[in-house]
Amino acid sequence: MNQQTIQEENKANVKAKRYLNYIAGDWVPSVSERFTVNINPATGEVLGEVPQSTKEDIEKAVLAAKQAQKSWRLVPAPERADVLYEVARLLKEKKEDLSHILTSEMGKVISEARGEVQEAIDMAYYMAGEGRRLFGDTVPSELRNKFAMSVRVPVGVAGLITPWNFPIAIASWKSLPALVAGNAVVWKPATETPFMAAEFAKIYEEAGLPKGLLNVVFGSGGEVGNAIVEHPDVDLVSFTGSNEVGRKINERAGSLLKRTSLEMGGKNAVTVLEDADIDLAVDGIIWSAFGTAGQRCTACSRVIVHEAVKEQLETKLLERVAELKIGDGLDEEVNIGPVINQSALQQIDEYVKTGVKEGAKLLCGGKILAEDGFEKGNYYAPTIFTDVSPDMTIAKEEIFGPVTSIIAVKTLEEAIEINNSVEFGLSSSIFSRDVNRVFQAMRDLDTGIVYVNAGTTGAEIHLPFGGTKGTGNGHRDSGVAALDVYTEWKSIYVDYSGTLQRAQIDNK
Ligand code: UN1
Repeated sequence: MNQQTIQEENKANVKAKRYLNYIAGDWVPSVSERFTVNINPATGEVLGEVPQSTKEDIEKAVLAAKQAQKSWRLVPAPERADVLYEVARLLKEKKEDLSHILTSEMGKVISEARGEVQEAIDMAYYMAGEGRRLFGDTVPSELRNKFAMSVRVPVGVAGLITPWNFPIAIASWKSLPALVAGNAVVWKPATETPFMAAEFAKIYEEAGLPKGLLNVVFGSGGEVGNAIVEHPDVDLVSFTGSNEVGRKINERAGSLLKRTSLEMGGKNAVTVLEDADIDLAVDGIIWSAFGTAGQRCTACSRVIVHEAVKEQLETKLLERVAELKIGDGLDEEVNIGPVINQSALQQIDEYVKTGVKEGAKLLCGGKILAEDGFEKGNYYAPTIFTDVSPDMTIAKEEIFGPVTSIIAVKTLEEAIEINNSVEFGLSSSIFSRDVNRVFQAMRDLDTGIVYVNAGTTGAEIHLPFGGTKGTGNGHRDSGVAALDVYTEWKSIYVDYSGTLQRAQIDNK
């Protein structure tokens, strides 16, 4: 039975959940009155449905946001933060339920789902703390009896467009700093993971966030996403997703003079030097290449290894892959869940075929799993290529699936050059016991995140998340750097001399 038939069959039996848009503090259908189904990628089962919204729904959401922001910006930031503390508490209370919903609609294994919800909890506490900081500078004025300082002020209405691979963590990286800084939010979550968005909105509602400050509109990028980017009252757009879509958003928003914060993926590498702890490197590679079925922007999709330890590394990697259990992520024993949908599955398989065609050697995997209990979900076998050269397609493009490629090198310098040769610059990692070479790598790896003796995944929320080159446009999610996306600087000079003092003139 193909996926289409399964979905049709399930659709007929849908007793499942229906969520509505959340606009101006009300749960409302789209003006289109149409709905899209939400499908469990592990089983093909229809979980429920959400509105297929239009530009008109965005109009309503932006209007509500604009109105609500007028009074929210006047609420003292520590008081705004009280709502975030409550969001954090509720997320913590509902962690287990949220994790189950997350696994059901996104597919990541339950332990990772718990980790992701925890990331949102951490972010909520952290950003709540920012409500009592939001630091600016006080500086001496160059003139007597004059005071000078800078303060952060909200930008206005923030348009958020978020991906399905981290439906609550990434939404938390964006919505929490936006709100604590005094903005209102219009949010289009990914079509594949709408329930987490609705659940997050419910938590904001229960936490007492005033109506209209967070609006969730479900729908496609083409319709709803574009409407957010185009709307004159949306002051900034924060997007995480593909490089192709990010570029388009940047071009359009750029011509409208809107701020954009873009995070657009990676082609991350683990480098293993000849003095590395090989068992530790194997742990790091397996976890960061195959965790989340490789569907992380930070996933390890290249392994750059010193030729002296290549064979040893390959043997150990193969032993570990053989032990991985693939299946429905709700099963606590499972290590790798499904990929998000059928088209992702096909795309991953296309990349693998291209790898074979271009002469890479397949060490393991390389196929869609469609039998022996895997019939109903979107499963791909964990795949390792070796003898990969840096100019092959699989070594350059983001695959977003459980596929990694081994590239052999002779020196650290060569490894760094290959690491930096790709279009992206999100994350990198080096395994070595030589402190001098590690520091050289820390300096020269051209990525926004560098790990030493750990895989390429696992960013913590209190440091900036983002990258160089095709990964982004200079902004960062999470950490205190996120506040730079959601605030404008205002410099204020207070002259208490009672005279007109001309800067740069009267004091020279
Ligand atoms: C992503 O893949 O877009 O560092 C986010 C990590 C996670 C976040 C990943 N904390 O892998």
